[in-house]
Amino acid sequence: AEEFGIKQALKDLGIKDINEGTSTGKDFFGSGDIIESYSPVDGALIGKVKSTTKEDFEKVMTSATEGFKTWRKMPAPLRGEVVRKFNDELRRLKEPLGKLVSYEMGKSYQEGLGEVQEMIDICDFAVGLSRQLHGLTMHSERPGHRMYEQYHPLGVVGIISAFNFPVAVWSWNTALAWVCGDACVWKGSEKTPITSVACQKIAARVFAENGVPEGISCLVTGDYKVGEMMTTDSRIPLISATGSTKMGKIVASKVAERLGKTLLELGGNNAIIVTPDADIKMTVIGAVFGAVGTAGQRCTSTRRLIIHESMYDKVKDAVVAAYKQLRIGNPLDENNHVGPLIDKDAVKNYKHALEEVVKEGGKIIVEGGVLEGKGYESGCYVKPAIAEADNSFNIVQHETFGPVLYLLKYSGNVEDALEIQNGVRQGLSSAIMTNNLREAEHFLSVQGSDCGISNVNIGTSGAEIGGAFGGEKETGGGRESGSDAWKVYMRRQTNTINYTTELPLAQGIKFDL
Ligand code: UN1
Repeated sequence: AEEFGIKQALKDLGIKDINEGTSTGKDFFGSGDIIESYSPVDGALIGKVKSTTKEDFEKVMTSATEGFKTWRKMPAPLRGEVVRKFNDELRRLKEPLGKLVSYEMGKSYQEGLGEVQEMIDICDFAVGLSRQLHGLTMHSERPGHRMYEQYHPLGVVGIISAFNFPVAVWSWNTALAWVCGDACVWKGSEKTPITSVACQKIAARVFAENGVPEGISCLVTGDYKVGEMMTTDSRIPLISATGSTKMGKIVASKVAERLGKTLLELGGNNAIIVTPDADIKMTVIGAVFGAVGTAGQRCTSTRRLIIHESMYDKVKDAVVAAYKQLRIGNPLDENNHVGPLIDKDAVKNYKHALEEVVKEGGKIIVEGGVLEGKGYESGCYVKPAIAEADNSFNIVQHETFGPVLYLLKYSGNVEDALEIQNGVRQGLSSAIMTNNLREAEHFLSVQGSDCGISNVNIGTSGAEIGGAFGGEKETGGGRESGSDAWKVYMRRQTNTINYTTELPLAQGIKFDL
């Protein structure tokens, strides 16, 4: 990794050999077990982090609830100014942070930079938003009354994010929550703890320089036990969680027990429908990037290609030919397309999927397998694989977080394709490749895709931050990032003011004394 400047990147980001994994801002501490972070790129130890204990967590919660009381009084545009300064630092540190993301998570350096770019973009968005936290005004049915709504900060927001987007998903939540006036407690993935510490250091420095109270950006580190401290704590009105559907169900039920709010962004089972009118070249780029980008470890990764029978062989041949061009190897080396999976458990899940699809009657048309030998010492590099399958297979119904693509065939029209596409429990991202206006509009219509994201002539992954991001069904229903997703980080208050000397009741009720 040294030839790619990792040591310098860690230095630029202020990372030490042993890092405290708990922070309330300026203050970094930690008394829990040590978590070691090994790079899936070369298997080397990147650093160690101390996890968060119950006592550490208590300190965080005290700091966050106290800090919130001051932060909420600061005018939103001034909070936006702090986020703007935070963003200046992100711009300055884009390269080292992108490099660390690539090295600790295993995605390509280009994608690591892309992720930091998402942080920069959402911060820009949040700064503008800080002057646009608008509510509506309504006409009261009573004379001499004024009615309107306003949005107030919610309080302490808990953010639980996953290894696959170790920095962007935090920023989608935190940049909005900060301008909304909330304090944030973030649990990054225990698989990418160094990246979390690096982000927290940037926020801590900028916040301290700008007089932001301690507790507005907090970090906790650890496994599900730390997550449970958050989900069961009624001082946290909102938990925003990104990860598997299995994790989301646990989070949802814990938070629901105390009637807290959740924002869930869970598993996907994203498909591209390839119609008789599809542009093959665009389809291949979209499908291959969607299936093998980030080694298939995006929520939005393309899992299924639903191809019209008249196009089937042509598309299959083109995709298979494209897979032959893929270079698998060190993601910091820009010549490679596909990096490693996050760890050996992920490799196991990938292998399991390939075994299952064959057992269920599928046919492997691009062989998978774990790579060995020079450059692949971490044991996490696998070959992107393709199988011909049926939508009814149990394994096809499941999200496998790796580069496994299923080819499914449809005959008939776009409605038949949609039956297959919507015939899974997840509902995150979807796409159709067509130049036929009727098909495209049908796909986007009320009878069309049931997903939170539906694209025409674009793949399933790589959404821009400006739209609301999330999905339906077992994807969890939450929306993060752009559009009006900010509303979930605030509480809405309806205000009615009577400026007369009478007290008329609503609905015309008479109550004379
Ligand atoms: C995720 O995988 O959790 O749309 C987020 C995309 C990225 C974000 C993915 N902008 O693929």
